[in-house]
Parts: sequence; structure tokens; C-alpha cells
Amino acid sequence: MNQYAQRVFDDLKRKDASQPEFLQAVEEVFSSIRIILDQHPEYEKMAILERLTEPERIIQFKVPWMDDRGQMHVNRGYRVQYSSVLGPYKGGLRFHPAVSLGMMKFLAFEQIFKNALTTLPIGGGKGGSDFDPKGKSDTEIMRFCQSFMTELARHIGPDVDVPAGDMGVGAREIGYLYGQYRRLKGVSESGVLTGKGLGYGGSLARKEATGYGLIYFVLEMMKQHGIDPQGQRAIISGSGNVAIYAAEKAQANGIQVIAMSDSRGYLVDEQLDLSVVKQIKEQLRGSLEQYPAMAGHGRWHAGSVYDAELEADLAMPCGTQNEIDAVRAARLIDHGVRLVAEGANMPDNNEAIALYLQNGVLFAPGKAANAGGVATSALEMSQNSMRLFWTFEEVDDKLRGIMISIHRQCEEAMRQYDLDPKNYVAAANIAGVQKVIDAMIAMGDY
Ligand code: NDP
Ligand code: 2IT
Repeated sequence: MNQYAQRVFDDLKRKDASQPEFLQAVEEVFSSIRIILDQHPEYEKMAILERLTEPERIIQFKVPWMDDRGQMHVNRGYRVQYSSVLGPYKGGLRFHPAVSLGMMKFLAFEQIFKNALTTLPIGGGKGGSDFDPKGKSDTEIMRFCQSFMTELARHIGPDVDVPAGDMGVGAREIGYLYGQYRRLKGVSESGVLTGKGLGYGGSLARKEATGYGLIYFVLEMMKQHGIDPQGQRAIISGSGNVAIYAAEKAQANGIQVIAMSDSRGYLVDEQLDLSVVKQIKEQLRGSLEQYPAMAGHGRWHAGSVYDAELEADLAMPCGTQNEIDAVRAARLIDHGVRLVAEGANMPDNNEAIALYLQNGVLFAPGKAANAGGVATSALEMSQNSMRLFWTFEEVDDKLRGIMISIHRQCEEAMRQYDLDPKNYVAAANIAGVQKVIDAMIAMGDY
């Protein structure tokens, strides 16, 4: 970090001491962009880093809801409208008991630069609630979503702020949220949310987009570095929306997925049957623990897949943040992992990333590798504005093109700044941040 970045970071550490994930995300970005800060000493007088790190607006609200037994509950709702420099605030909603303001800020901060890399006109935002969807009935989920939207509706709009899904929020929740928005506003503004069902304004390929996009990016990395995907062994953590469709596209390209996980444990299976994983997670909303009995093969273990001794070539963490620390990263490297690509947001901590780079592991950060989801959300917005639908192939082709373009932007930053060609983290941060800074300066005192 250069002196200016260190001063701004120290100030944030003081002001946001209770937001460790946010500070971690800022530290990763500030450390990566040293080279552009050194080349632009004028940025300090312009307070560029202060302007980048201060959210435009934070909304926190009360979400009261009634369970099926008539008991009332209150959860906390958030929407962090971080940056509208490049377009309407855009980013998902997370429903998870660990949600806090610091978590929302880290996710919204990451989203700004991820969205910039897509080259589509979207700013950065994120929201959610500490509501735990696990074990809730469908009617409880519906009442919660309706109450959440009752407050959120006044703050969003197709040209203002466009939420979507994230952990714990999928098509079912988006449907309930969208229904409530329409009733409150009395207008058909389908572009106000993305990830909608196909019958009411959703886009084909949005469900698959983050996972497929991750693999399109990984295939570009492999092509660039002379690796044949056929027969590569992969660990994919998580078994939610991102993990499932990453596994599907990986298998379609000859990559063998040997392990997947969830919040309770992990599954190891050399003959992984993804249709059983889909059935457990998308229909039964259950645990991978059920897999061996249903599939007739595979082994279930409690704990983290990153504490297992598994021989693999690739790791694609698609579960949650900070799954991999230095000890787990060292274990992956010792067991043969040569490429790590983040489907989740910030699943590797900064010490893990440093170890990958020291050991010549190809590393793609989430803001580049998982940008396919939000990019396809922006394609959903385009279709809504045009009032038409593209075919699956049309959307998928555009998604692939966007992921290839993000890879190209990373390569260009590597060339321009003479970076280590395995260091996609510096390249992605430089490319994403520079776009936001340039637009911010062009528009005056943003
Ligand atoms: P889902 O809720 O669909 O799935 C999350 C998965 O992670 C579940 O399998 C869950 O287990 C697992 N998980 C949760 N906590 C842990 C833990 N502590 N250890 C191991 N696994 C855990 O969410 P998504 O797939 O949508 O999101 C996954 C990640 O990808 C998040 O970081 C999200 O921010 C990011 N992301 C999502 C995008 C999207 O379009 N959805 C786009 C870009 C990034 P269980 O099934 O037991 O709950
Ligand atoms: O982290 C992410 O990029 C998402 N959860 C997707 C956001 C979106 O608006 O589609």
C-alpha cells in the first residue's frame, strides 16, 4: 500500500473497526492498485480513495413479520447504495443470520468494481437481512419478503437501484419481493429486480449465469496458460446456485468435480451425480448428507472440505466468504492445486491469496470470475426495457463474450503495468477501479 492509501485505510480502520470483512475487501483493493496511485499523485488532492470508500447512502430498516404460529419477529434489513457512478445501484440481496452492516458494505464495495468489469452500465449496491430462511415454511418466507419489500420499495426502481438474489435469495424470494413491489407501486416496472421467474420478466440463463460464467473465465485462464481442462480434478465448495451451475459447466468441459460442500459438511464422490445434488438443494432444500443414500455412492463428512486431504488440480470456492485461510490454502497447494477461481465473494482471505501468488498458483478473484451473474442481470434489465426475450443461446453467447472480455481486460492490465501474468487479483482490481475513477473524475465532484 502506498502512503496515501495507508492513511485512508488507517482512517477507515478507526471509523469502521467493527466491520472486519469491509476492511479486508478495502485492503485487497488498496494493495492491488499501488501502481496507479503512484502514477497519479494528484488523486490524493482529489480525495479519490475517500470518495471510492464512502458509500453514497446506507439504508437500514425494521422488518417485522409473523410466523405460522402467530409469533411476531423483527429482523434487520439493509440496502447499501454504494456507487451510482456507472449506473443504477446493482447487486444482490442476502438473507443469512450472519448478515451485518459490515458484511453488506464489503459486498457492495466489491460489487462496484465487478460491475465495472462487465462494461455494462451498472453501479454497485448490496442488501439483505439477518433473517434465517432455513427451516422456514413457504408462507413464512412470503410474509418476510412482503414486509422487507414494504420498506425497500421506496428506495429502489429500474433506473435507481435494482436488487437481485444472493445467498438465501433465489427465484422464489424474488417472486414474492416483486409481487409486493408491484402491489405497492401499482406499476409494471419489471426491471426493478432481476433473477425473476421466466413467466414474468426473467431472463433465460440467469439462473446458470454465475456458475457458467465462472467456468468460461477458468477456460480462458487455462487457454492462456496452456492447461488442458480434460481430466482436471476440481473441488467446488458450496452447493447452491453458483456451485451447482459451475459444476454443470465444468463437467460439460471434461473437468472432473470430485467434491462439493454445504454449511454442514462435504461430499466426496469420484462419480459425482449432479442431478442428485440439484434434487437435494433445489427441490428438497436439504443437506448433501442425504446424497450417498440417494445416489448409491459418495462419502459424506462433517466439517470444511478445505480441511480434507484431497488431491486436486483446481479449487473453485462457491460457498461463502473467508472459507480459505493461509493454512487451508497451503493444504490445497500441497495437494496439487494449481488454479483457484472464486465463484463466491471473497472466499479467500488476503493471506491465502498471498500464498497462491508466492507459489505460482493461478488465482482469479471473485470480482472478475463471478461477474457473469450480475452481467446477466444487466442483460435481464435490457430485455425488460426492450420488452422482449432473448433465447437461452443468445443470452449464453453474450455471457461468454462478457467473461472473455473480462479476461482480456485483466491481460491488458497485466501487460500495461508489467504484472505477474498469474496475478489476476491485481489486474482485475486495477482494471475495475480505473474505470470507476475515470468516470468519477469526468462527472465532477462525485
Ligand atoms: P446459495 O444460498 O444458493 O448457496 C450458498 C451455498 O453455500 C450453500 O450450499 C450453503 O450451504 C453454502 N454455505 C453457506 N455457508 C457455508 C459455510 N460456512 N461453509 C461452506 N458452505 C457454506 O448462494 P449462492 O450460490 O447464490 O452464493 C454463493 C456465493 O456466491 C456467495 O458468496 C455469493 O455472494 C456469491 N455470488 C452469487 C451470485 C449469484 O448470482 N447468486 C453472483 C456472484 C457471486 P447450505 O446449502 O447448507 O445452506
Ligand atoms: O454478488 C453478486 O454479483 C450477485 N449476487 C449478483 C447480483 C446481481 O445483481 O445479479
